[in-house]
Amino acid sequence: WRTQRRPELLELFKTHVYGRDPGRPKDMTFFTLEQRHGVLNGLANRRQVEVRFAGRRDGPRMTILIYTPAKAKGPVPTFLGLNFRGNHTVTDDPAIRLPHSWVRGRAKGEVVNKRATEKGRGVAKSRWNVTNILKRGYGLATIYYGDIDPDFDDGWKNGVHALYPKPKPDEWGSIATWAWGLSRALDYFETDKDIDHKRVAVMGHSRLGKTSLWAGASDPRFALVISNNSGCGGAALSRRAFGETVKRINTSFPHWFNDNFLRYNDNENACPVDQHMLVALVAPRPVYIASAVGDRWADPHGEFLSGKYANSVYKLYGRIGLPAAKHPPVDTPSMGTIGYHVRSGSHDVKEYDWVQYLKFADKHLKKEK
Ligand code: GTR
Repeated sequence: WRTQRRPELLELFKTHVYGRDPGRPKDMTFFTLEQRHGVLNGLANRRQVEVRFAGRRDGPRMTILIYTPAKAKGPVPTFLGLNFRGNHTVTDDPAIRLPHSWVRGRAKGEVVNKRATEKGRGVAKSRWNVTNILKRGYGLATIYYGDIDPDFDDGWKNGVHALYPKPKPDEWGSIATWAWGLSRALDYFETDKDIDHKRVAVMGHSRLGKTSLWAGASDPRFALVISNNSGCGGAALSRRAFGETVKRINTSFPHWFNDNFLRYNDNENACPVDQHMLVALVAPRPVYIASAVGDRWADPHGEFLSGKYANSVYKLYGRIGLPAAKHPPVDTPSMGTIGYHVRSGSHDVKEYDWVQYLKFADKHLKKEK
């Protein structure tokens, strides 16, 4: 598994699904824009760091917002996740910078790209549980995904793609590009003494849950992986073709995967991999898959099965993967080295999900006292 089959599967996923990325840019630099102790009513220290992919402030760049517990005595385990609408949406904190890149907006009922405004501050806070994360001794780092690659089919001119040639059919689509950005954040964490870069949990919801899975599978430096309602191209098995299918996703979002993946429209059986193999690539590291019962589009049962079918690889490492023998009832988590739950409600990230992620992280990332 470790020396032959795993590398082979990783190559297959690069070639047929997500695409190869160019690795760490040699000129990349990190620049601290701002930092402050005792923010969020004394609970946290905040740092905002700009990653300059070409080493220039006028080139492609992303801003990482980092909160660590003010009480921490040393480097802390940290959750890292991309956000959909700007770092300033994750809490009400007035000092969080607005994103420099375009965000999604609406004009006359149409989706358009526009500048972020103050109106967005804190609007996604119900999805982030910032206070609890910090109280439990974890850091939280987040990046606006549009800083890395704007989420529209733009002919690969924007974001970090401006630095590279147009991707070939086996090269990075947007999911692989966002995942590459997460790896660049990890490069930064290796230089930040407040973050324990060996205990970083990468988390994402929906398209960003597909991204966190690919990031965790392709970059073994991530210590734990969380996929929230990731669906097609994430944790759901493609061969079930239930809810969103390969053809549907490639039609609505032609830029997410590489061009080779188009071959599997209405032709899932021809693809040499399926998504349980993606989960298995994370082994022996812990991985949590969460579904929502109302999120039929993401195929909750297919998400459960990919965890279940990854068990055989965890077994090779002497670990129990996902303990549940059958798809567990709603709101009944099952936690081995693979965790799973199906929450009541719809496609979202809720406090309930974070309660499980924190419990799972305590089990796997907290040091023995
Ligand atoms: C939907 C898409 C899903 C999921 C979701 C999201 O439109 O069909 O695959 O990624 O968007 O990211 O919110």
